[in-house]
Amino acid sequence: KERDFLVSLSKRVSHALRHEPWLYELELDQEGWVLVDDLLDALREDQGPWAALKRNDLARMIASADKKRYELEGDRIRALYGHSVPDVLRRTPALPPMTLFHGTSPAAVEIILAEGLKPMRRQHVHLSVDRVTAVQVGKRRAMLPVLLAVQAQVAHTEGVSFYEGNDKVWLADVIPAQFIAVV
Ligand code: HQG
Repeated sequence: KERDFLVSLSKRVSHALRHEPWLYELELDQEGWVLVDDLLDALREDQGPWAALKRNDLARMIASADKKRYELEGDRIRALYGHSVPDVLRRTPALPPMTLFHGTSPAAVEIILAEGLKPMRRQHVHLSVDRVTAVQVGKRRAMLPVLLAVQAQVAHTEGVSFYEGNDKVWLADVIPAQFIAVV
């Protein structure tokens, strides 16, 4: 099953590049890059489905995915967002769109409206450029997620840092509640 193979490969790559690279004897550089060959070597050691893994499998994984999670460039690969590794990646702050969205569970909304959006287990808060994407993100947590709108440019003006993840995902430091509203 080609699709199952690529999805499980993506989950493993995400674990390696976002969360626990040391378990794969990988070290992310300051911007999250590793050498493709080092990643392939580590995954091949798992034997089983990935014993003969090639760069092209990573390319197919990226091309067939519904989200742009990874960047494969020459001999390097990195995850674009989602990191929980202890050393915060070096990112360039940027001016966000006027409004960004965040989908979450009903259970979390009250506390978010009281204390703001926090990165929780990741390096940054994750925001979506459109409502549909944010609702999809929220559906990972609840069947009927709550959609929040963030006044991103106002928050930016007030000193909150934003960073571009991919074409749909923006990252931010803690977003105080005053910039957040339920849609
Ligand atoms: C919530 C997926 C209590 C927040 C997605 C969220 C995304 C709070 C959860 C990416 C809180 C953290 C990230 C507070 C925030 N109190 N709960 N003060 N502040 N929360 O998974 O944004 O498929 O770390 O609402 O598509 O859900 O992996 O963040 O529910 O882009 O590529 O704490 O992960 O991408 O959950 O998702 P997460 P997220 P991938």
